Amino acid sequence: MYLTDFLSEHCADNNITSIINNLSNAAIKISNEIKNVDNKNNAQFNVGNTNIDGDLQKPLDIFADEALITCLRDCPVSGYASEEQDGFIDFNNNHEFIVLADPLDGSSNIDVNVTIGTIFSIIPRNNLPLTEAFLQKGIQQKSSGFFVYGPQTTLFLTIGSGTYLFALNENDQKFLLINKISIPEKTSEFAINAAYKRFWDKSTLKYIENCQQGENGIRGKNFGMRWVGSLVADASRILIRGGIFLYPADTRERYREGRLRLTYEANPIAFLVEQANGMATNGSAEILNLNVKKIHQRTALIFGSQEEVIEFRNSLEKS
Ligand code: P6P
Repeated sequence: MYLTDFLSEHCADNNITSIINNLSNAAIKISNEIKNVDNKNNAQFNVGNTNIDGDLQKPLDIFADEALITCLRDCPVSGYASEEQDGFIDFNNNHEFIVLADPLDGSSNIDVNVTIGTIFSIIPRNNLPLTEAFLQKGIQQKSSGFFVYGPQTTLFLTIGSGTYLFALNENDQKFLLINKISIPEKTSEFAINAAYKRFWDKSTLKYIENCQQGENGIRGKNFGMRWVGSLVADASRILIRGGIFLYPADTRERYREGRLRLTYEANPIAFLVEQANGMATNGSAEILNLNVKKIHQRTALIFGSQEEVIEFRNSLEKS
């Protein structure tokens, strides 16, 4: 079944169907641009600009953001916010939905041919002015997803009744339904950037130490570790085979609230994970219920196999 047919059959709101179909067309353009080796966007250099967070913007970051803006202008969308935009774009219409996105997550991996992706979140305005609509909790999302530009171009999507995996058929450039996703409840694989151990709080230290003790330790089993350094790549693996992803708040000045952004990274991922029977927290509270104070707000993000996220949260209490 193609994505367009899946949406016709399962999505009750034609506006959301239109937005997702248009986002998928933009993602195909981004995917093809990434693979197109002889273009300026693939240049090894940065454009010299930085986004509001001070991250260097690469040509493909700009290309992806512009591709999303162009596609959304033709959609029933009244506003757009992204990692590459200081504020939000008001499309000056009365459409019900707004879209938030990380146009190209993991762009530090562009130059080394490692998987990157586009994350999106679709939220109704709920009769709010745009200035407030963008600050709604993740629980208000009606749909979220992310495209993965890796060995295959794939899409993880939820419209509120489960999480589904699609893959791009490169021949006809259409997304094909692969299967419904359910994250294995148990896992023996954690994902964390171990280089920052000296910045972790006691509970993260305790949890990781327990995992590293293996079968002779308190957990009674051996663990493996994966860290791609690209949220969409780690999330794709965890959604498919289980695992736990941890980017906790740490003692570095810039990341005291965590590194990942709540509105266009953690919330869309958390919606997909919960719809796939997993859990997503900031270590103590559910991501989808966190108050949003600003569009580029950061948060700690721990998500994945239910048993393991609970184990981590309990380590907070034990430490
Ligand atoms: P670190 C990529 O820049 C990103 O925002 C996420 O995709 C990824 O999970 C994280 O940062 C990697 O962070 O500190 O390991 O480089």
